[in-house]
Amino acid sequence: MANENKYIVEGKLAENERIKGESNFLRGTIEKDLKDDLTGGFTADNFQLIRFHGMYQQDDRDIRAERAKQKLEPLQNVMLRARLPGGIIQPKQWLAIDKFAAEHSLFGSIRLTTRQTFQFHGVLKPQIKLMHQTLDKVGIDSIATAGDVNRNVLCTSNPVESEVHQEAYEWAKKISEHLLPKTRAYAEIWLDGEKVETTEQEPILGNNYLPRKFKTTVVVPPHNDVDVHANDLNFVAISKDGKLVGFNVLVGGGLAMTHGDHTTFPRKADDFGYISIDKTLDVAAAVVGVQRDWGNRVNRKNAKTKYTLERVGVEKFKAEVEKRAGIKFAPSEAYEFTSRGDRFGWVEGVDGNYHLTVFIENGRILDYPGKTLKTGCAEIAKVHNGDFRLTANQNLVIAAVAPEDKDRIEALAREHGLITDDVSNQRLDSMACVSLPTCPLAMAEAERYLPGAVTDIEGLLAKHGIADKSIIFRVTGCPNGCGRAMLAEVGLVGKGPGKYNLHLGGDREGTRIPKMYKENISEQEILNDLDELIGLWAQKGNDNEGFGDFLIREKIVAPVINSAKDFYV
Ligand code: SRM
Ligand code: SF4
Repeated sequence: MANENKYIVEGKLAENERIKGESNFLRGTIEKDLKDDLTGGFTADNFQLIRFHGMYQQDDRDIRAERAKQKLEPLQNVMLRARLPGGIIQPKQWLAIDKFAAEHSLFGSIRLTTRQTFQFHGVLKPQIKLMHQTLDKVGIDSIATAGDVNRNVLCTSNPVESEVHQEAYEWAKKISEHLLPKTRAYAEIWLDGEKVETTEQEPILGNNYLPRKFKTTVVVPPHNDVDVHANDLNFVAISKDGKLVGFNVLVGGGLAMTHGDHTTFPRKADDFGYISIDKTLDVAAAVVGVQRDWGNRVNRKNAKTKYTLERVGVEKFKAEVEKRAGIKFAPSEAYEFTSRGDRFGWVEGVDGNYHLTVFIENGRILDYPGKTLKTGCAEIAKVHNGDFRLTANQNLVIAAVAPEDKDRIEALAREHGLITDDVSNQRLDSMACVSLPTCPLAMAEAERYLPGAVTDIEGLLAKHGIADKSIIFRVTGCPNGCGRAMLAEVGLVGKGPGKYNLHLGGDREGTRIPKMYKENISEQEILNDLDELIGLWAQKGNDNEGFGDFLIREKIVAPVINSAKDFYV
């Protein structure tokens, strides 16, 4: 049949397209697999389909070889990722997830992610339904936090600091709901919901869902804590007289690549223009719709929105969004990003309440010797009358604390090591993805490597007399980029055990992609390079000049301007 739409990529459809198409709206035979106690895993198509319900099948890679020696199948389990638009969670909900992690997960931790939610690692098959039902009882689900759908919608943290933050958060929630799958599969399978014979349709996502994962943010400048350029669709809040009036819309960011495949690359989002607030949901649905219809369903490596924009052209994509949403983008309103990291410690909100941001290294909430983070959070949840907010930098905000409760919350946070006065700026500005032992795609350590690597960089900064300065430093265990190393000043991308590609030259605001500086080098080689470059920065850097900006100004690294053309050169 002739191709009626010249923007559709022709060819043999990717296997995932068959899986989605035959899944009966994401049901597959998951229920049958759940009852099969011969294996801890999910079979064939269901392995993919459970992702749309917010779960990934995993095993502990540290013990995989040992189990194989004993002729045992890997200890199959699932990781669950919750849906929390804007990262807000109530104390009652926190206590429920704290209890579940302790009693029913192999790792016992609550892992805060780079997308403002939490993950349980290591839930065995017999506990999966209990997990969903426990979450449901406190009003949390994990619908569409993975798979080819719109994922958890991010929103700048600390939303109650101003009315604009609060409104932005409300929009993050609305967008999340608007773009959710409509299938009742989640309720039927996990919550024992009534099976109703309906002719289901997915009016926005399409009956075959999206070609690939899709990510959305709402961001309140000047703070780019959500890292807009990692996302397919971004709404940049524009306010007048303290009220949110509209959004600048940015489309087509994304960070993942594949080693050795130069058709893949990290890419910044393009500025489509300004829309008034009443058009938000229409524009969200139209951008998703164009990507749904024009995205590459043949090659999953080139399927994300960023590649659709590269292939069809930004103007064509934008014009189609305008047509479908019945709008015209106005020229973007002026805004500026000036920061990205979380603001640690207390801040006072417009309503007179206080918000305490605490640093959680790697987002891993667990009790450590002398630092009982998990117990501390639970103790706070028992007495806290406000809420918790998870940040996109894997940290935690204890939000909306009444003035009279401030001392008590601070005392608890200090008692459990949630506040310590000896965390360097460098540690606060560093981040890593999960990687080993749970991530099946990990090529090198990330979360477990980060703390020591930061200590080494702290040492280099001190050696060159600039101990109070910091570098946005991020490690990601493979080129998928979950730790957003591709928006760091120094980004490490895992290549193999103990080996990384070193990328340099991002900026502190997250608006420049760092370029490959050296490939496949050891941890010691990385430190040697950083020693030399930090030394130069200490000598020749201008006041307040970030490390990445310095490297670009000194022409030590060329800036990445159009990543399709110059990321690899
Ligand atoms: Fe990610 C896959 C962890 C944010 C790009 N990511 C995975 C999986 C599920 C591995 C897998 O497919 O089996 C990892 C599970 C590890 C584990 O054991 O927990 C994983 N990603 C994470 C988290 C938990 C990292 C963290 O340390 O916080 C983040 C969870 C976010 C969330 O709550 O939804 C996480 N992942 C990201 C980001 C950063 C972001 O979105 O801000 C990216 C880069 C941005 C982007 O999408 O371009 C990212 N993850 C990927 C990719 C590459 C996608 C692509 O475009 O090719 C994969 C692999 C895939 O999808 O095929 C992946
Ligand atoms: Fe796993 Fe790679 Fe993502 Fe790290 S970047 S969590 S190693 S998929």
